[in-house]
Amino acid sequence: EGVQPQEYTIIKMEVLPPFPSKLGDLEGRKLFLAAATLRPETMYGQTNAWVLPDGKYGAFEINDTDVLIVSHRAALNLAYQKHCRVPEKPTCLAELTGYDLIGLPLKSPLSMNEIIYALPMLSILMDKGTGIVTSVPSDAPDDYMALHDLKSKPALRAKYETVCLQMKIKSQNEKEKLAEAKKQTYLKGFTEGTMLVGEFAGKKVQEAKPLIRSKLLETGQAIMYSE
Ligand code: A2H
Repeated sequence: EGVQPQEYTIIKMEVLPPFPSKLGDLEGRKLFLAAATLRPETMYGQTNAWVLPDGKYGAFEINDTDVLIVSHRAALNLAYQKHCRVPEKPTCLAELTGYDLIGLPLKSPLSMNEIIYALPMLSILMDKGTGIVTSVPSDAPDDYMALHDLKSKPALRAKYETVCLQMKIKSQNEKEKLAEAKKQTYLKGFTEGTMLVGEFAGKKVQEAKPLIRSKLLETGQAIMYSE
């Protein structure tokens, strides 16, 4: 969109075996759903992952051990950014849709929940990031409302429940109201926030962000991605 490329952190969420039939051939490989985020410091609060049910994804080989599930477009970008073994030519091992991914159990870096699950989100854009989003309802009104719509997780965080109730947001499709709720919550969380959990508890969120990103990169739990 903008003139500057957007720099995302891609979070590698490991798919826990046994793999579903479409991915059965990949047993023995490390398989990940890869989510693009601008807020790696919020990863402690991941409750689930989001996929677009009708979205087209692929399982792409990036090296001898790792296979990443992303959109075809993101796979190409990743290859050009030299994350794949064969530069500029990602190998697709399996064609998938979001439906194939819903319900997959995942182990995601820093999450306080040992296992999180892939769930459907209808507002995902397939031409942004990887087409997979990690869900932090405490800090992202889109995530909060999508969960609310699903009615699958009643554990609502009081703060943003208030914002969404105050603004009378009824569903994830109320784009204008959600845009305003997001402005307010990001300002509070990112600009004024303090980390509550993890290694950097007590630090300002703005200071913790680069530290947490570096840590995820150093430990191989994340990779950088631009578009
Ligand atoms: B963020 P920008 Cl806690 N479709 O991650 C829809 N949304 C997508 C997407 C796609 N294909 N790919 C990424 N995103 C989301 C965390 C987060 C995010 C928090 C707070 C704010 C926030 C947890 N979800 O984003 O259009 C991802 O959600 C603030 C905008 O490139 C990603 O970061 O500016 C963000 O949108 C990228 O949005």
